[in-house]
Amino acid sequence: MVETITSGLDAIQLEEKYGAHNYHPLPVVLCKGEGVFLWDVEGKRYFDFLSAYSAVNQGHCHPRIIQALTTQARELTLTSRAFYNDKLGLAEKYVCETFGYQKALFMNSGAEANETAIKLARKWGYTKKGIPENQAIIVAVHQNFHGRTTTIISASSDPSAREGFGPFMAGFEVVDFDSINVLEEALSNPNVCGLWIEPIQGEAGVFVPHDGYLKAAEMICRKNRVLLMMDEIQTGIARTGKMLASDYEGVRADLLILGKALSGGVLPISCVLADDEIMLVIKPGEHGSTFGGNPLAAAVVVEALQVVKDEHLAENAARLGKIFRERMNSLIAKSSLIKLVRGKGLLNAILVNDSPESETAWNLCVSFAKSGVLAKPTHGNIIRLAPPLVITEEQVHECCDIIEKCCLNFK
Ligand code: IF1
Repeated sequence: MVETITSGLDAIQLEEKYGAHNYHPLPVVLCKGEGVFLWDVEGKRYFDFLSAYSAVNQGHCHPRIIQALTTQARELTLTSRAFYNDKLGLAEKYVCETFGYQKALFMNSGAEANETAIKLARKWGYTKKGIPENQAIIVAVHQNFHGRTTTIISASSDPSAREGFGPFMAGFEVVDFDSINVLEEALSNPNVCGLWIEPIQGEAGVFVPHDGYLKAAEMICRKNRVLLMMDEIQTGIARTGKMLASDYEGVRADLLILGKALSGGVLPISCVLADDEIMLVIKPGEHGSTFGGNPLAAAVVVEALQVVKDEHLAENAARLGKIFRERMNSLIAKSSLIKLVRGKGLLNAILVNDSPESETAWNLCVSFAKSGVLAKPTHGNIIRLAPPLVITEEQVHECCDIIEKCCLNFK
């Protein structure tokens, strides 16, 4: 018989006893979300400054998205792709027109979308670029994060992502991020079929490349007939102040990889967008997934993206992100605890003035939580600060006041 959780401790103890220990959550047990707010089982309200890693850009439980979900859920949730359904084509058309591509391939998780992009790039390499069979190389960059599957971590340079999970997939070369020279060299190899990057490295700690890097990467890809595989799973859907972070430099990926906020956080949806020359290298029966492109996801993705447009969330992220970074920079002038703030739109991070091995960033996040702001360190001494894009200017200032108070009183 399913019990109800009445105290946070109950929930934590249940997860400790029955759940895999693959996370180290902050000791907060949440039970309700609405817009920028989350509530814990004790009734305490928080500002969400993580947004489920940018999956709830539209805010928690957005009424229009929940409406689309519940309406479709009463009609038809899953047919498999063995048959057609009346929602998928509409969703494919909608995302193709929104992002300017000829074809869309829906999957579920971000990792699955990246795996799909890898298969598309390789098969395009063999069938269109003439790379010898099984010799295709995809160039990735250090400090990347594209998901947790064994193929994806084969391209990771993070020991904690790889240790104990070998042997790894061949066909990846990893070079420095934000360096144009290494791309000129690496992409000149005729066996390279793809360059696989995030426009801003989220997990690594919100590393924004120098202006012009993305455009240069696109040009070097074009020059060498290499596909630009842009992972906008965390940076896309208005998070950085434009619909795509690539839009800041007018860069058009050959393979655009989306996830997270595609659904506004109500269910897993991911998508790869490409033009026919690339997308049609995969023939019927060569790729797919049970839930990929299901009618429930199809109904949700259209509403989730329409909300982003109707509520001008990209513009809001751009405007309030500037205000946020200004507030953080004025805090830096007053507190030796924070070394810097960096980011674009409402994807930002602060660097805590202590060693990455210290508990300072963690303890600071605990004090933020006590004062009603939920955030979590990404790596060591870097705290990602990324609220839902529906946040108001007044709420940004309220949260900055909390962050400032915690930093100035931190012991
Ligand atoms: C976890 C990180 C963030 C992503 C980019 C692909 C994926 C992600 C740029 C894979 C997913 C999530 C995964 C989640 C925590 C979070 C995360 F810390 F893991 F790295 F955001 F930075 N590309 N990121 O950010 O998408 O398969 O998860 O749907 O694994 O703990 P997914």
